Amino acid sequence: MPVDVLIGLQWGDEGKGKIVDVLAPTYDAVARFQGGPNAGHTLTFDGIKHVLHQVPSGIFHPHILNIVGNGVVLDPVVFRQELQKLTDRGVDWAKNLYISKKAQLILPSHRALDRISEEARGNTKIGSTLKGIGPTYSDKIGRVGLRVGHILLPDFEQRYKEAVAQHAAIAAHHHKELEIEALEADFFSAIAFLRTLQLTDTEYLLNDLLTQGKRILAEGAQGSLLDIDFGSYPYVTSSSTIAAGACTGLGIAPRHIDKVYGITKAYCTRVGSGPFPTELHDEVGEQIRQAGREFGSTTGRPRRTGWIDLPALRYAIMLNGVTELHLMKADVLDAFTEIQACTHYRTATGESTPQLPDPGELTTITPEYITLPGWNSDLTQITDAAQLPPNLISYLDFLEKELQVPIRIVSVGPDRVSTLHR
Ligand code: 2SA
Ligand code: MG
Repeated sequence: MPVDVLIGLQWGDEGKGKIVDVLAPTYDAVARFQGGPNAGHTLTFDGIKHVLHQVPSGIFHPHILNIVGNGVVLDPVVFRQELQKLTDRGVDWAKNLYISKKAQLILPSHRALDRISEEARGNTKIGSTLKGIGPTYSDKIGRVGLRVGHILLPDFEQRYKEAVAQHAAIAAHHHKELEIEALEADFFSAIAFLRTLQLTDTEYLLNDLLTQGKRILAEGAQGSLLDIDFGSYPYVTSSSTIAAGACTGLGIAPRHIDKVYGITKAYCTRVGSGPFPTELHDEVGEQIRQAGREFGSTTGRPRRTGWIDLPALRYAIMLNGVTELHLMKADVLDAFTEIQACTHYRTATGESTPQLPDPGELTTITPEYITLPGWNSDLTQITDAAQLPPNLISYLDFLEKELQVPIRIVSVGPDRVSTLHR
């Protein structure tokens, strides 16, 4: 069964890009199955930091095919910029990159609507990345979206105009205008560029690879707690971020899926609005933000920070069928003499539960913490899991016992080399 899926177990930014980069050499293809330019996958190697938004993280390996699947929403303007940056850095992507004709196109008017709808929500803002994600997925589900394959049709411009007219009507309902005229020339030149790429029915490409016994890594974006169904709705993204999304987002049958890599930080972060039970509003939270450089890689927004949340992780592990855990950014907690982990929640009625309550109740529950001794030493120079300090090993044992899944990778720094396998 040669498809493995890699997903974030929290609210995104767990370090998925780094792990895809580490694991990629053992795969023949890396495929993105959901999300779009709202993602920011950071890869650091040879002293250089690369941030990918829509391009799969296998792009730096010349032997790997990189596939943008049908479940993705693609912004052609951002995509062209990203590819230009890769070209500037000497990455030869042209032969290895395929894009599904069934992926949805993000139009300038989708971005405008994202902004308008966020403004209209007042103090119930989602805190979206303003990349047009929600409006584009709305059009997909509403069966009026434009697909990448549509750019090859002679009436594409007509379809575009009709879509924009619909969007203008929605904007008018909010007493707003789209104000996209200045962006359209750039959009159409990015569309012309997109036409020169390998646009295809990637479900056939992927299933042909499977028939040949090739190995595929499905690269998730955002995190399980941002999933459209299971996340803290409505403060979620608009796609299926869990492992099952890889099947619908790529056209791969469930029986092909083998391993599910669940990526989590040693603590917790969230960008955007919505409940975050273990959030720290004090100097400890600030210390984690500074030590972990917790600022959005797409928007630069400061991330909210807090202690690791085991009820939430148990839930995400269950939904995804996680077979192994990768614990990221352990080094960020180096300076702490004590660390905390939320093991249960106390509900409004006073019961203690190891489960994640309904999103509506997340603001009324209180986390129950266990305090563990910190390792309080520098992990960043460690190159072998055998050298990890005893208090970190105790923390790993504790997490494995609570979560019932083995931790196979511990990350102790952003670079590719700071990755310890156990
Ligand atoms: P959207 O734009 O409609 O998907 O926003 C809906 C919610 O999903 C959150 N979201 C994210 N959270 C963490 N990381 C994401 N990607 C970027 C990154 C974020 C950035 O990797 O750093 O740079 O700010 C991501 N994408 C979406 C978003 O905050 C909303 O809560
Ligand atoms: Mg990110």
